[in-house]
Amino acid sequence: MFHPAPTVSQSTAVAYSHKLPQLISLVNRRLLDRPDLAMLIGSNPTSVMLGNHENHGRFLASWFQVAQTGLLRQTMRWAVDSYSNRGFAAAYFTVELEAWIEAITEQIEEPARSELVALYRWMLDQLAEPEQNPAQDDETVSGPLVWTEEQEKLLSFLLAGDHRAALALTREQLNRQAALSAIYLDLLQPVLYQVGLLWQQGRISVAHEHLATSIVLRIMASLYEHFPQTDRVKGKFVIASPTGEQHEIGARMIADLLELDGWQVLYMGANTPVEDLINLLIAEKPLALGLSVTMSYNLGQLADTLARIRSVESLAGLRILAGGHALQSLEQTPDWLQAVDALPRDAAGLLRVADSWSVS
Ligand code: B12
Repeated sequence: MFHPAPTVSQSTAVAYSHKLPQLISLVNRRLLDRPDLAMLIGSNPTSVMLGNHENHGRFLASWFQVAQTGLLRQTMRWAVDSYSNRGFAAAYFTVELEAWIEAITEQIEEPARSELVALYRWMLDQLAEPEQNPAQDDETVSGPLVWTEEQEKLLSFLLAGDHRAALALTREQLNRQAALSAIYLDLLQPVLYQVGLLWQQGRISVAHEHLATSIVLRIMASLYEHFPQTDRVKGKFVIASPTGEQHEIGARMIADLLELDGWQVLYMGANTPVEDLINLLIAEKPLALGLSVTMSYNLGQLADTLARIRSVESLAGLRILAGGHALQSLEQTPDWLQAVDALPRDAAGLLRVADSWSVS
């Protein structure tokens, strides 16, 4: 039976965020004190579990800003899937949620306490639901259904850490006149999604994920040299990510594609402090800002970034777009996201919207 997640009032969300450090440390302590810890987390170092508690708290604090049942179910399925694949016992997830309930009961006053406990009880009920294909209902998490020979080869080079072979493969594509957008979007992107899925399934380590990523970054830097030097006549764009967001490849791809399409692009990379972003926007006066968000637990930071930018009078005319994995996971647009001018689903959509704003 499908039951929507219980709603939580704004003041309860504030109380939860406010008490988050204490809640996390209580949950950590409860789990670390358990005599059956080794059974619960398998051979993983305790830091993996502590990281999960941190991410759980961050995610929920962000989730209150969107309050969509689908996103919570999807993220719970992802967490159970990826931690089980690393050797966490099924019992761990129940024990963890019960530890959150105990911590909330100890730290948070009524009426917020009851609202939060109802939500956590709903999450406990979800654990009992039979799961089907955890990754399959999220297209940005799974790799392609049908693999091309190039995608397969690239994946094997990335996982073997063979950057020379990976570079040679992408140069070959370039020599065959493949468009840069095709190399980015039809080769690098699906292969990276597959790398993420293999990590989620516990089939490759974090080290392999890092290796693959660093090779892709080297490939992108090397391909960049071969860009035709398009006149940058369409206007100025800034591409950035909110504080805390470590994923940069998607943002960098759209920055490169905009540049290739005739825009002057200031690309700020991942994890941009909001004050510095605002100062740059005031100084550079771009036509538009594109914000990239991958992790759902950074949606709260996105909301904050948007509110801060929209409160600056001299930035009144700035167009703002947002995109990335976290936004693709939303079923509806929350009210605070009305602060953006467009939410293109992908790079092609972004280029179309940008073109309609172009000054040339
Ligand atoms: C590489 C990677 C990392 C690297 C990033 C390094 C770097 N320098 O960027 C590192 C190791 C740091 C990392 C860390 C983490 N990651 Co990670 N990561 C990935 C991975 C494998 C690839 C990301 C990527 O580059 N994709 C390719 C790009 C091209 O695709 P894209 O980002 O979707 O961008 C495209 C579109 O979304 C769109 N777009 C993007 N931005 C914008 C902006 C605008 C305005 C518009 C219009 C469009 C747009 O255009 C882009 C081009 O088409 C993904 C797998 C995946 N499915 O993406 C996991 C993944 C995103 N990571 C994940 C997780 C869990 C984490 C960690 C929590 C733990 C971990 N794996 O180490 C941390 C969190 C870090 C943080 N605080 O942000 C999960 C997220 C799960 C979920 N349910 O949300 C994923 C999906 C892996 C998985 N299958 O479980 N990760």
